[in-house]
Amino acid sequence: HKPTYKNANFPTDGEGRTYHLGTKEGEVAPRILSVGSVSRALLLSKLLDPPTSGRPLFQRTSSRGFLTITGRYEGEPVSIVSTHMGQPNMDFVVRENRAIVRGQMAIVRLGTCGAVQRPAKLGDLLIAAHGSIAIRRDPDYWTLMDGRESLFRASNGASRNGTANGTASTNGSGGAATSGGFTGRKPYMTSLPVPANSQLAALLAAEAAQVVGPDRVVEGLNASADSFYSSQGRTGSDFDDRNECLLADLVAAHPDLVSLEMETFQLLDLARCTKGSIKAIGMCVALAERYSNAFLEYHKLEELEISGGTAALRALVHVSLDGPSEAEAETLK
Ligand code: R1P
Ligand code: URA
Repeated sequence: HKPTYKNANFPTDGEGRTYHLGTKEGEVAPRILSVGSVSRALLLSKLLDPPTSGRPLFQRTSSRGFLTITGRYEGEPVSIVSTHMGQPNMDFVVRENRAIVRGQMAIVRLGTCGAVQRPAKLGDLLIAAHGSIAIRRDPDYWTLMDGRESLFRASNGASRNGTANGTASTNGSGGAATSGGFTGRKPYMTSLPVPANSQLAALLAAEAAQVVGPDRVVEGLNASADSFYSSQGRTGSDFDDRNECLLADLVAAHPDLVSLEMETFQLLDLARCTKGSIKAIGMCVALAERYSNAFLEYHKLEELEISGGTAALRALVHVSLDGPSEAEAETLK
């Protein structure tokens, strides 16, 4: 059975289900834990209050693979949503949930990330208490670099007579620097920071310190990149990425930068744009140490996800939200 969608501006089906997440009003709580994978959502759903026969956990997987689980934590309705990876997926999660939940919302992201510099270390919980910046690869850098080359060739008559030979020029591609290049443009753009919700950040930091100990919790600035590779400063020979200096430049420009991942900026940016109707924060398990090149042994991850998930759920149910939400509470009963 294929649903029919109405309203190209914000498609919903005949039951009012959103286009990508496939949930409708009454199925999602105002307190949401957003996680990167279905397996993390299922793992953390075990932390929810045990379902009773009259009140089983709500669970739905959309046609696009987004899993939503709604239950209670310490008696309070919460939803766990698998968000997948990257900015567009976080955009679906925030916008489509905002459309079907009434009243103020709180969203905590629990992800994994790279630890950019000390004191953040492998296995720590890194909280984006100072907000987040976006790092984006700027394709125009490469386009304009090529444009400059062909302009140069054209002015030498080479491209007109079909014997283009840019490599012979004294001003060819070999002259493009990793920062600035031909155009003064940089290969990667870095945004200004967007803030996290300070109340949620403080609650989360306190809960995380209680769960894992204060020496395993680091608060600072987060950076969300549009790639796991190029715009996170991972290098290789298959692509002309011009990113060798990226990590060092980031650390120099942002001494409080601790975590590097792919979604927190979008969450905080959208929350900011709701003018207060969403309180948001991100926390990540440090899976990689970018300064030492160490990567966490994967079997240790589950325990850290459970610790982070416990802290996140506690913060979510303790943060104050403006009602109504009597209607909400009614439908989630
Ligand atoms: C990349 O491997 C993924 O891991 C991080 C990044 O943000 C990206 O989504 O977070 P999650 O573990 O939450 O997916
Ligand atoms: N996720 C990321 O996006 N980057 C890392 O280095 C580790 C996890």
